[in-house]
Amino acid sequence: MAVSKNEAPASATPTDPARRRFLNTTTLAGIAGAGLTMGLAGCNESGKPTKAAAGGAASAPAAAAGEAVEYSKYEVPPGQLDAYYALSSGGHSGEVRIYGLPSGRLFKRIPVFNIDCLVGWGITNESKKIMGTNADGSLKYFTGDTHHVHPTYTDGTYNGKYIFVNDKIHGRLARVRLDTMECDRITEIPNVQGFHGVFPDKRDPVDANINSTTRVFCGAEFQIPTPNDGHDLDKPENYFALFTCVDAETMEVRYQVKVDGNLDLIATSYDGKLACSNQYNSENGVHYEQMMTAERDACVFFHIERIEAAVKAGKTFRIGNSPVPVVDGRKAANADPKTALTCYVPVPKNPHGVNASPDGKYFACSGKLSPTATLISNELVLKWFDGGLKEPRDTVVAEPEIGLGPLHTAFDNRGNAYTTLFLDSQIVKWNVEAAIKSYQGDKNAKPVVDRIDVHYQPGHGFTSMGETKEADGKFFLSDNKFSKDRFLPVGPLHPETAQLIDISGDKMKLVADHAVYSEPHDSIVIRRDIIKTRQVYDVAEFPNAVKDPKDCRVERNGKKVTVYLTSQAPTFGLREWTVKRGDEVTIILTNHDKVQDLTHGFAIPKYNVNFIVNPGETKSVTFKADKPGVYWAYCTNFCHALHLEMRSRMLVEA
Ligand code: RUQ
Ligand code: CUA
Ligand code: CA
Repeated sequence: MAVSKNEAPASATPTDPARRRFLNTTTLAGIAGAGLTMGLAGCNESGKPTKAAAGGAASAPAAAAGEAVEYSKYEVPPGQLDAYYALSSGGHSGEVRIYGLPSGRLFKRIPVFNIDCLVGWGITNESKKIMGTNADGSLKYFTGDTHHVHPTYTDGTYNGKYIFVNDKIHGRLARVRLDTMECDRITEIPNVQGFHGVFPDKRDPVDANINSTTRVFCGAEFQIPTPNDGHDLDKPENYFALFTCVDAETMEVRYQVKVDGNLDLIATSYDGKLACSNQYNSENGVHYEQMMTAERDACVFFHIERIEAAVKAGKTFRIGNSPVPVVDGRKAANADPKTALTCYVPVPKNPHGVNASPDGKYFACSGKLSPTATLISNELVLKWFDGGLKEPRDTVVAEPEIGLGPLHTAFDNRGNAYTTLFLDSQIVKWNVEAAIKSYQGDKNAKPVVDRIDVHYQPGHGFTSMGETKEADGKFFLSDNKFSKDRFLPVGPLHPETAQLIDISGDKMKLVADHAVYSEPHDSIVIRRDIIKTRQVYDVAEFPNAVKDPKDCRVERNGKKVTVYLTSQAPTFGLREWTVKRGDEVTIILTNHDKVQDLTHGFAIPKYNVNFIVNPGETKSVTFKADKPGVYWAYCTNFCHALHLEMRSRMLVEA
């Protein structure tokens, strides 16, 4: 970027980093339609920082309005590497992405729930097996909606082993290995719809020796008849939602908890004892206006040790044909705190997002329809479960007014929280201790310490390492839902903006705009030294590997034909092979090149075959040879000076 300092012209010209001329038009239209009565004085078209919702705290001017930003400080020059990986969900693209920060350079798109013809995800037999197939071998689902990505922990920080991601559409949990950055498991969660929030635990609730992730918790957002088999179709009073625990290693569903109302995002405590979820539809409404009737919904806490003891003791029931044990976590069944499995902490209406502070002390649950964030004490929730507190609400230690449409909160290492304000199009920085003092009645305590405009309507926001005890307080990334005028227009669907904010000083500084393909929700900003990747597989890792190029051959078993192939630049192990029309052909291809990045592709015209084999890797495809003729199978991935010549003939006899 040539701009070395912010010249901040007053008009909305393309050089104004703070231009906001389209601000809020969409949101205002939506809100007006929803008939909300909350104060919208803060939303305006001119883009001045709002005052109405700030709870009296002075609106600090955004850095872009005054202070010069040395943008070049945040660039990554040619040949140098980024300091962080950002692992980001891809929303309804069904994938996960990896990019570098601070550069914002996209490195990789990891197909998970989607079909991807670059690597052959959804095309090869191995990927189909992970994704799940029908009896005829076709994919059970080929769409997905990834929202939340969370890696495994050891000792309160990332261990670089796996990252988990949800599919909201079909209720699946996927796991991506962080060494190869490929999806290795997908589990379909029974009895739920709208599986949204996901978070791994950080240590075992009972065994102090297990200080790493062994469970993954999942929250279901949509209440449904359960089992969802056609009964009680229009009897919403009989619908319910479930909290689910999946084993992080086996990826098997361990148990479920029936709840009142619904669940949404998930957070877990650093001591391993608690998981929690914000709940916005405590009303059990099926239409949005019904979901907004109660003044308060809840943040629901799960006492993991007790839930697991109840499962072990067989205090469970089953739903339909599902083998998964279910315990009853509804309020009525958990009236005595001393034995309760769950605790429903009332929070202002329709909260969204719950996040644990890196010191392990608090959970921040955002208001969404209330201009507040509710701070709940981990210690006090445990005290309530011990019978030491009267009301669940007594676990709340602060509830600062921070702005309009608060959604997600991230933390630095200096006791500050950063919450995305969807309606205000801002990030608000608030101090946790000041918020607690103010809640205790200290009139001099000012929770809000800074605000910065983002462009526009942020959903999630994340700090570098902020979801670990190693939060470093360096960067905040704002994943915004609208970019509008920030980039060259590309037709009806604009890219999203991911804006990088330097949070190392007192004032937040907007330092970069990155365009992102629709539509990331969650990102994890993880120090690069934590991730250790591998580039070359060992041929022996694959049970179906063609171990030696000399083993290349064609085997026939009735109408089933298996073609054993290898690749070594610039050739495949067979120059041609012959099959008969109507044969079911399986091609097994092992790449014997061992040089880093020496990946080959394999495509067969007119047969929809297209996939890659990385160094040492084996993959296979199965298809019906239903078209006679000559088909040139060729290498699709540039590998060698003779890459174009790297091909073989498939002869299909009529
Ligand atoms: S939730 S912003 Cu899945 Cu907020 Cu997306
Ligand atoms: Cu092998 Cu191109
Ligand atoms: Ca509600």
